[in-house]
Amino acid sequence: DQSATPHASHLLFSGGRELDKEWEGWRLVTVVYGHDLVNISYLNFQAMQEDTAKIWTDELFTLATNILSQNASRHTFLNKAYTKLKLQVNQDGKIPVKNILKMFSDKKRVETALEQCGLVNNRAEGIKPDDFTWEAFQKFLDSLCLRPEIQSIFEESGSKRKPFISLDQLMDFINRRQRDSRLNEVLYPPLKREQVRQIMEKYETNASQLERDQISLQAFSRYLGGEENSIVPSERLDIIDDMNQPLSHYFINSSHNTYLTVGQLTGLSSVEMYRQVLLTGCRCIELDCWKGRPQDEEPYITHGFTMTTEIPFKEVIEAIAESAFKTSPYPLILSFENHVDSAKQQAKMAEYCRTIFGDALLIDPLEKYPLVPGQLLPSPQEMMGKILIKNKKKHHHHRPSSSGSIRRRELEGRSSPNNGERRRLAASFAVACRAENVTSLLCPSCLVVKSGTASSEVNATEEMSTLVNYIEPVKFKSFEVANKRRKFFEMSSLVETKGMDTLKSFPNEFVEYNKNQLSRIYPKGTRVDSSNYMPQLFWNVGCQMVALNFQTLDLPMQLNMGVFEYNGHSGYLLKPEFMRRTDKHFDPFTENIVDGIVANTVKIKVISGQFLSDKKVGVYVEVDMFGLPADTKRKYRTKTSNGNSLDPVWDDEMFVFNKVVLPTLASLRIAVFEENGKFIGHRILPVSAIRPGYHYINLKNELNQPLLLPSLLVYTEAQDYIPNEHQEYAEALTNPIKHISQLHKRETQLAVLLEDSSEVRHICFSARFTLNDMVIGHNSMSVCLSVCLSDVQAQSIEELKQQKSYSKLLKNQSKDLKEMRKKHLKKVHTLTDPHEPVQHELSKLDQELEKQTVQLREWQMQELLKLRQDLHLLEREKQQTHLQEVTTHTHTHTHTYI
Ligand SMILES: [Ca+2]
Repeated sequence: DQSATPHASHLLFSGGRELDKEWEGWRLVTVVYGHDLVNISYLNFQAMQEDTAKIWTDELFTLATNILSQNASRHTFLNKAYTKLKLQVNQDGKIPVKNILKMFSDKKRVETALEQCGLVNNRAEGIKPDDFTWEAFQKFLDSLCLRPEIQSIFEESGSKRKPFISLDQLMDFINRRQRDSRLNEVLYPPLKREQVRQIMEKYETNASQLERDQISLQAFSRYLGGEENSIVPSERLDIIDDMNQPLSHYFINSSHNTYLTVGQLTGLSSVEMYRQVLLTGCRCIELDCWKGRPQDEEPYITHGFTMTTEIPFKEVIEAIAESAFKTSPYPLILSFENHVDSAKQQAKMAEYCRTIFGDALLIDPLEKYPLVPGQLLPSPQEMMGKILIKNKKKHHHHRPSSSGSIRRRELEGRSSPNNGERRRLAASFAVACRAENVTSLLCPSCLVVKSGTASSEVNATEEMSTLVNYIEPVKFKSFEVANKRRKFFEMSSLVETKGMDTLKSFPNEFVEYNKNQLSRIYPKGTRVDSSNYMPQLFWNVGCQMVALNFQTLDLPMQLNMGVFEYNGHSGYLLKPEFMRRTDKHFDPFTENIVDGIVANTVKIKVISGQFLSDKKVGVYVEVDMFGLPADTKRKYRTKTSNGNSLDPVWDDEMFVFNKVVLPTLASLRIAVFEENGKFIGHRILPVSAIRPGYHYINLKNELNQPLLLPSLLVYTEAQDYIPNEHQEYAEALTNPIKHISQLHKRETQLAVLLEDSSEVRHICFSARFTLNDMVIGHNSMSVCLSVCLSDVQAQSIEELKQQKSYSKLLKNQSKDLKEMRKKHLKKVHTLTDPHEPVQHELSKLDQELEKQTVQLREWQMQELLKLRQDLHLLEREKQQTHLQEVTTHTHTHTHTYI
């Protein structure tokens, strides 16, 4: 299959410092691999000597986690495919033809290509290794796919009808087409003639052509797939951010309920998840701790009040110690949700942390960074290799609470429920939550459901409190209160819904708060299926710890994986300057160019695909932009290829993202699907790093692991945005949104980021058509209902504005307006006599024009509101049908907990 190299990860022998000693006698090596973090397989090896096992582990781990090899060139991946074929020989030592046939989707074409290259093509036979050289394989690929699109790039670069281009033409191609015009010419100078000559020498095998300073089509084609021509420069994968800024200046890769492998209600909790999540580069993991039973008094980790299984706290701490700094050396944050209402067991927890983490545990604040008001947080650099504990903290000045037994905060006054009770509660919950969206409609009283168990934490004992320093959780009251306290070591966790309300109501204040203080966002309790919200929503206001369910590799999680691959996979990304500097203010809802930030224009044309699937199936490509609300655009999609996944060529127009206001926060996603919507692979690219020109994009799976063969050839343009004044004016004139209340406007802007997954988008896409039909014709209600059942989004103003009838009206009106202006101007010119009546006439005209403009805008508003009302009515009707349906299924849905 097209599996990537195993993401070899949990390798027993390279454990934490303390553990090494304990395991000195071990000779076992375990390789853990899989395409996600849950469905993993284990391969065990035993070495004859301990040293050997250690070498195996170290080398395998280095190979498996090498960022450069995960982002290698097209050329390298083809070489890997070749090596894979070459190594899998049959009993006679030959390369089975059937392996080659299996690799590509079109058997007929493979057979023909093999024959053309003079290779054995009978599927029952094998090819002699001596015949199957790297050159022969490349020749085979060339005859398998003719690549007319590369031919035309070659011609465009000056070959005319000749079979070559000159050195000067190649230099021109590299420096003009392929060079990033956004880069500084002094720091990143265009290539000199000698350098271009070196590239030629690397790829041109024909000596006589080289002598004449010429490069052939074949060599040119290899250069396009070479390491010099990657879509993102490889240095962008290094740690390039300044790591010496306060912790609050970074986005921190964060996980929610880390121990869960499936949904939030049932399924296994797993110690292995901690290792796997840490190995992805996550820097903030969660531990929901509960009181152990009387026999052994061992605290355990599970999702309280559900049927998820339990894992021993101690084992989790050991797994964390082992894997904490394998992928990133920067500080690891343990987010405790502490329900252990036993002083003895809390002491045990603290003791485990101290002994198992050893020196890595940050117990005392750094000397330079005392816990006093106004003091900025230390930097990731200064806390390298440290583990920080986030747990409720007991303060001495508080009235002493009845010591020994710890008072619990509300949640119905329940203590850890027994298994029977949990089963019952979970079952009733499962019934009520069959469809997530229904829950909020059905049980307005389900407050517990909405905020999860986090609000039922117990008070911390002295032992746990002393472990807490720079990350002290406090209940969020208001930005005002936080501003007064100026205790930057205090942080708050907000459930996504509260976070949304906050970012809609106080976006600027939220950005300001996040400059100095940490905030953490976590999924709402009704996401029982462990789905995720879009992390971008909260990155946009500078939230550092946007915690996601790592076991679910949906679009939000894919984006998280893609984004955090950069900056050396360290789990820390420096926020854009405007979200850090206290002398700057930033409105995340801005649609205009921010002073001091150079907006970008990004264009992309999907030219062709290579070996996208091993099935003969139609494929299409989607291109989306994620960033600030104004920058997020999810709309582009190529045509579906006609049953060709081997080498489809598209002739769609260029996809244009005209104005990306904040490129440093924006990512481009290019994703390929089978015609039935099945995900094949994708790539997340930081807009600020995308190189212009012709490039291959090697696709990755949901876990951001590279796929062996599937790739796209694209043409991109990325440049500084040049404002088109006329266009801006036109936009302003036809933008009635400015007149809607701020809150409403923000909601509208967020709509595109709230579409949770691509599946939802497809549903909404089809729903949109039926909704449009209904707005006009009030028909096919039942069809729409069945389509919309899973997740209905209200159509945003933006979407309504896309409607043909609406845009037609708009066009007519702006035409009218223009004509009036013309007439107006004409009158001004013809009136030669500059006396009072003229002035009078002019001002009258002006007033008239003004009035008409206002009327026009009002009318536009009215129309939009009408459309929205219609929509709301429809929504309500749907909800009612929904309710009826659900109530017939279930009778009880009163009290549920998770
Ligand atoms: Ca939790």
